[in-house]
Amino acid sequence: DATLAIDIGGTKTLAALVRGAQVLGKTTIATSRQAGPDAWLAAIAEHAHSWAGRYERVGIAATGLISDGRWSALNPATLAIPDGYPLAAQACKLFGKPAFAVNDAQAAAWGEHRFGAGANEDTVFLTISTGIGGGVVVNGRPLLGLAGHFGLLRGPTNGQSPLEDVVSGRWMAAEAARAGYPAEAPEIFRKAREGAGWAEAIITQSAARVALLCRDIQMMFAPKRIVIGGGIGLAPGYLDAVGAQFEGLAPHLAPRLVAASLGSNAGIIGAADLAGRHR
Ligand code: BMX
Repeated sequence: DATLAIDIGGTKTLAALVRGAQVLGKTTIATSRQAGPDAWLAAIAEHAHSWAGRYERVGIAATGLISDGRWSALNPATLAIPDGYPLAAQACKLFGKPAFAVNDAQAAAWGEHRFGAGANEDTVFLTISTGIGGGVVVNGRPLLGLAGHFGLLRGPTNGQSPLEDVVSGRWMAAEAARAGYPAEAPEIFRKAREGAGWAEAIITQSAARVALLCRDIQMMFAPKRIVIGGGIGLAPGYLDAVGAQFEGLAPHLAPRLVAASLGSNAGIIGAADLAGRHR
């Protein structure tokens, strides 16, 4: 009773064979940013070929807005998706099994809530990644559709841009280039560990903005925990840099941050579980 679970992000795509919280097999594919959804699905089908006959359904977690199986970009800079692409229907056709699709961070929030650091209690999940994604689980239910898209908040920037445009991995790389050190996020973290001031400054600035976001989230949902994931969020030192911003904050106001215990599998595990319930 396994699920073909797919997590389509702005930088990479995971395809996996999942049963419960168990990942039986997994492959990572670069998301070819210019190619478009038909080509992304075709690449997944090619990689998933060896699992044919072993799954009953397809569960998809994808960056962007998903409503009723249709897929659109909210921030095309994270990934350009044609408006209203019939993701669930296309996947159903391609893989010959029922398919259910949900936003990537919403899927990860659900995965962490059920099987990971969320411990079956009210959970907010934040992925600090190519963009910033968010997912909310309250009273045992995931909020779907637009809910939890914290990277798209404009209050924190006085309406100037989506919040993620001044926080995410994409912003870090752009900042590094502006500082005269063209580097992608992993390199920026490496340089910071070696003591490069410019790299430390970029990480601290991003972390400080995420800390403010977490304080706001605490006011809105008072979750037991805010679970942090994503390539940037899980990079060594990042979570501590966010947590350092809460020093001196009254304990009843301070959010409790924890790392995603399912790591980069949170999205595929959550999407698989949601697909199993959606019959
Ligand atoms: C953006 C938005 C969210 C997504 C988040 C993280 C798009 C294409 N995506 O805010 O739906 O959850 O990025 O996505 O509008 P990731 O690709 O960085 O994991």
